[in-house]
Amino acid sequence: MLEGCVPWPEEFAHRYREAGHWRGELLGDLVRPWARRDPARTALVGGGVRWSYAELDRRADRLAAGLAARGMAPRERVVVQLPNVPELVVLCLALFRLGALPVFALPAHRESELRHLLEASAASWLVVPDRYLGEDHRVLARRVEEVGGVGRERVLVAGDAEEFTALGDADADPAPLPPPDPGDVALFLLSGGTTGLPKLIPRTHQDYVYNLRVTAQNARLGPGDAYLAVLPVAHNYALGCPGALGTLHTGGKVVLAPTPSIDDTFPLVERERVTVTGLVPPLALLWKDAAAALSADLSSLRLVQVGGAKFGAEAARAFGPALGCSLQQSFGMAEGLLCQSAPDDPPEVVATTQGRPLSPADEIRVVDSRGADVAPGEPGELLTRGPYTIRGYYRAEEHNAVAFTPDGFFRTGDLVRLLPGGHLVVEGRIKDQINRGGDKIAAEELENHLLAHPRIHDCAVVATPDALLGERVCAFVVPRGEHAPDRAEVTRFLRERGVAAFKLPDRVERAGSLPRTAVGKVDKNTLRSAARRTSEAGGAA
Ligand code: OOB
Repeated sequence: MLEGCVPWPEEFAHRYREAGHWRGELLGDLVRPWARRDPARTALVGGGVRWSYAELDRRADRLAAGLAARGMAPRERVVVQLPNVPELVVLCLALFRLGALPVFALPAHRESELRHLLEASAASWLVVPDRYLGEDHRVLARRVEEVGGVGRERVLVAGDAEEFTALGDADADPAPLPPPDPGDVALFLLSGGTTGLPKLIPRTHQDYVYNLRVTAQNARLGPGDAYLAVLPVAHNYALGCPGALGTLHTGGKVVLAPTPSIDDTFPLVERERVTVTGLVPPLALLWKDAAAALSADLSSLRLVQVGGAKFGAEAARAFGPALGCSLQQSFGMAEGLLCQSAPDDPPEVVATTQGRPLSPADEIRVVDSRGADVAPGEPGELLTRGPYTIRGYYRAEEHNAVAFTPDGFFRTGDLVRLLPGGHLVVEGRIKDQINRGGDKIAAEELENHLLAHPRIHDCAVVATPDALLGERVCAFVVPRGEHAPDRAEVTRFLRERGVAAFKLPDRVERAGSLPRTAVGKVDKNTLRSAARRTSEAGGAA
């Protein structure tokens, strides 16, 4: 494996190969069998194009050759920030074939996050769109182009490139490329983060192909399916669970929604006869209400996955009947483990649990704060290891020592209960993170930004409950001097620092000092209660 990654011990690798989970497959080969067998079959629809498997395959080969001709080499890191445009799918396949390693930034990320990703991955390339949702990403690229080892000529732009290189110009006659090793890293996903900055998650070709296979199987995905990518394909959920790549693996049609809005997604469901999609809970609530209110024909839908944050039992019960399809709860993480409802789970189990681990080789432990197994059915922290769960973050030796047990279990930071049938119920979390409708915000990262404000002496960020988003961000600030910055000022400041909009505090509360625990740590439980009390009272503290 690439230096800086933690391989699975040989004993485990052997076991996963023997069991047939790891089959030496390459992500770059995903569409090849379909392109040969049924070249005219539709693979990808979006951004005004409709490409067959043969067309997608050919474009990926030409792009891989074009990038190689421009000097892109195997194992170079490529920070990819593209929304759901067809270029993203072609680029993924091209990079996988070349053995260059995409580091997936979210479309919502801004200068601060891009800078970090470029640095942490020591990237040599950056790919951005020209514009997306009012943001000119070339302006962003100009601010960060010197970070890592990028430089102007290695910024590629989908669309109007201005002084950069147009992604469309990376085009050459396909030449044979040496295939990457299936056990080597193929892509980097981002952790939701609990510490200062998000960690990079190295996923190998064969572990990610396995990820695609188990999720596609659990969704009973086949060539007759049309998967609508509502959420960013750059995120694990819509990329590979089964997402766009899992759909291509099984010969289905991938439909790209340009934004997650109902205005964009419902007409696509109708026009493309979409059968499967994946949503976060706030979108699922929106779909449920909109399906009743609007006259869109959603009759083609057979399965909707909901995950990324807890989907309450009441909403879950009402969801299927409202949309006339099955619900599948999905509890996943970029680090690997995926739990999902199974097609034959009784409706009440689907409504009240977050499903079961997808692989027979997934190992699960539920432990107390001392690391001892809790009694069956009791809540505790979920630990896991398995054939598609990483053994370490990229270049993060120190953090890995706390994020993983000595015997290789990943500490998820999620509080769960394990039911006798193997289903998990997510009860909360112990990691210092806010889950804002599926968007993850590491408290410490936001606190570090806030502490840079000249009028903030101390601060703490906590979640407050919210009916639609599940949680919102509340920042307690202790001012330096008389006047605490208000929410408008904090928003302006964070935007200026290039922080993604989804991390901006929904509330800013002034505090005289922060409550401390007996050992001197900020007492976030007390702050969470205070935030809850004031939001219930409907006013500021
Ligand atoms: C997905 O992945 P990430 O990496 O953005 O976030 C993982 C974390 C989990 O550790 C958990 O805290 C939370 O998100 N989470 C859920 C959940 N699904 C994810 N919490 C409660 N209920 C759920 N259903 O979010 C992700 C990756 C693949 C598939 C689906 C979601």
